[in-house]
Amino acid sequence: MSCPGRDPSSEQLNNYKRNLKGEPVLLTANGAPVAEKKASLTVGPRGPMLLQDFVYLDEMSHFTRERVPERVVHAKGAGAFGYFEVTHDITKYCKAKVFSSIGKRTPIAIRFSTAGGESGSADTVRDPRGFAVKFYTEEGIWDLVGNNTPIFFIKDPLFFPSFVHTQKRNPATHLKDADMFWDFMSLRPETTHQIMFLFSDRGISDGYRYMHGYGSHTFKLVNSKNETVYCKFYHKTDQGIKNLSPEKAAELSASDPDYAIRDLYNAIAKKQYPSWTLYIQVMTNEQAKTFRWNPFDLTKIWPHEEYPEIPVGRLVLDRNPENYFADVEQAAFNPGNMIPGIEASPDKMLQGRIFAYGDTQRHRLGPNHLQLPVNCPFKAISAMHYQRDGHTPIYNHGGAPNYYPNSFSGPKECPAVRSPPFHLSGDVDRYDPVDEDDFGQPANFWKKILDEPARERLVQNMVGSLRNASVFIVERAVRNFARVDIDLAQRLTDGLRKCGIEINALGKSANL
Ligand code: HDE
Repeated sequence: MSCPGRDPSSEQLNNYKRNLKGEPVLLTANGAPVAEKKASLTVGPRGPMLLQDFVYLDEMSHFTRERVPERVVHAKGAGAFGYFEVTHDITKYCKAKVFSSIGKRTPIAIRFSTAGGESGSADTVRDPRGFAVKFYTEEGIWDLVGNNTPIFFIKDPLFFPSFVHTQKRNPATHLKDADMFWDFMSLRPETTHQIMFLFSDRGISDGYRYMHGYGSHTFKLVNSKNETVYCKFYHKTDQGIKNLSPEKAAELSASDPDYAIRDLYNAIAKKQYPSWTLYIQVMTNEQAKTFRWNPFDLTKIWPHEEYPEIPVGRLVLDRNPENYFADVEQAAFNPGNMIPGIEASPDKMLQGRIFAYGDTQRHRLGPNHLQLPVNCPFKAISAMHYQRDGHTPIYNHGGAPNYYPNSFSGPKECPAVRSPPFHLSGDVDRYDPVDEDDFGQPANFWKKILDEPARERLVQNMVGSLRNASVFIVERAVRNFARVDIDLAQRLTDGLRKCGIEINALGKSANL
């Protein structure tokens, strides 16, 4: 019996029961019927248990293995299914069949997430949100694993483990630690752009429906003549952007920590299908050579005035997961999952990610994770290869030959999808790009993108976090922000003073 006025997520079990046909029989995992499930097998009503109680052993031994490792980052998330529909022709840039004709639909899965917290953490924290899209194309899986921000904190993947440690817990106290966070950020000024985005209003999106998504990296597109351009992908929300105030977000963290998961589930269940418009920006190889910034630098955007947005299609989410673990927890996204026509650019961060994601999925879900229903390339014409065995292969290719080359009709190469060659040269070294401009785009964000009330909120949000860090670290951070705009540094200094924290960021002569 259902209770009136409850939302679809609360009604899930009632709906399940209503839709069920017949009464299922309880079985053990090996399919034998269970006669009694309310008591374990004992010698007399008060006696000890017997090792022969297979019903108990079967149940408990599976239970003790119920969890797979949670994602090391982006552990808390919500997922849904839907489709991508092409609305504009971009075949002059890209030969990927997913874009081949207007009106074409490709099934998709999306997982949204917060980035830093554990899988039980609150949805409404200040954090970048993950926006990972899996396209089930006939040429295989294409994963566009982005965030709701066009940029990132770092530009060399070697920093990533350290960067993530600063977002997680102090190894001694097991608490989030403002010193760790601001120490790292202030020592690496390339984080400035993303930090300003994070502490702006967009740092706490109102659930997952009201935010944009960005592929963030520069990718390479290849057309049917094997000509290439560089490109950025982004999804603009058709619901409009909505953010939560820090006060409302804090209230929700206490009253409904699963706010964003609930919002997405209920919207889809009520048929208010959220959608996004996919755009690309395109840069030619010649433009990339002379662009005033490194076009592969993930801490910078490509200005829209110079590289206008080109519409491509629409993503619609119209189906909730049936089973969270199978459909969302086991979803394995990997920026290395690309398809003919979409390739990597020299962006070091993208290159680093191409290794890390497959590696973490093999650890988290095993070597055959791509055979799980949510991950498998079910639209691909023939998902045939020579990989065999390992933990839990779902499809192990029967009697097909397991070596290549062979004379027994094993799968063969497809020369038509060969990537165009590209030229590389340079001295092998470890290049720390300390001399690149880390403050020009943040300055533009402060002066031109934010209006005055938004600037003031950014300052308040930063002061609320900086005030918890050691003074020498705060001074270093504020000195960096002075390089964005002296007014920003002044306001931070004033705001900190109101909290009883005196800093001397630029020395007395700077009149700060
Ligand atoms: Fe991730 N990131 N990341 N990341 N990331 C993971 O992969 C990593 C980066 C992003 O819903 C992990 O499956 C490295 C940028 C999302 O399942 C891990 C680097 C962007 C998700 C990993 C980055 C992202 C992840 C953890 C620096 C936006 C969740 C679990 C080179 C453009 C996907 C997993 C989902 C998850 C590594 C940087 C977005 C450890 C090494 C930049 C949305 O492999």
